Amino acid sequence: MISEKLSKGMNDQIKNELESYYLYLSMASYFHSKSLDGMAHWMRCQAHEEMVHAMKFFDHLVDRGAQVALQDLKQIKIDWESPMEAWKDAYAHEQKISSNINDLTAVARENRDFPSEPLLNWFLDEQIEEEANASKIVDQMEMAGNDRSAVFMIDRELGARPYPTGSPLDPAAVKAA
Ligand code: OFO
Repeated sequence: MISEKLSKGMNDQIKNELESYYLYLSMASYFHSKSLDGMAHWMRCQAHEEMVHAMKFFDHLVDRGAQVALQDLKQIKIDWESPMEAWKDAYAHEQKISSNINDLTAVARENRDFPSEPLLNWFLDEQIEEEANASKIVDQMEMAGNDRSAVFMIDRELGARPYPTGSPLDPAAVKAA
């Protein structure tokens, strides 16, 4: 049986992951408004991943016989001063999520909750990748600076990220549905 403290922590993490989903969807909208459709595309793919992350915790709680209690999502940011500011926010957000996962892992260990180890180890690895991805884009944006052609090259490169098959964040999948 999962402890109440860990179950509460995982419920909180469902909210955190859904807020990530919402934040990246909002950033996608911002990038579309700036005609940076490659960046918008990357954010749509990322938003999809965040929904999957939330569902990993959701399903773990269901499988462990605990109740999922969905929470209000915080008011989302809808605008940024610049594309660079949005990417810096994304990186800072991922650092916060890593800290959430670390806290959750500490609770699981305190509670000797061995069944949650594979899930939390997956998230510990995932957060290394999430931070590295965001940090790399921030670095590239810094190198590009005010060089618009360099920013468009980054935009094009980010637009090459493949959509997960059938994702509702993929406009083509939505049209085909
Ligand atoms: Fe769920 O990894 Fe990003 O936030």
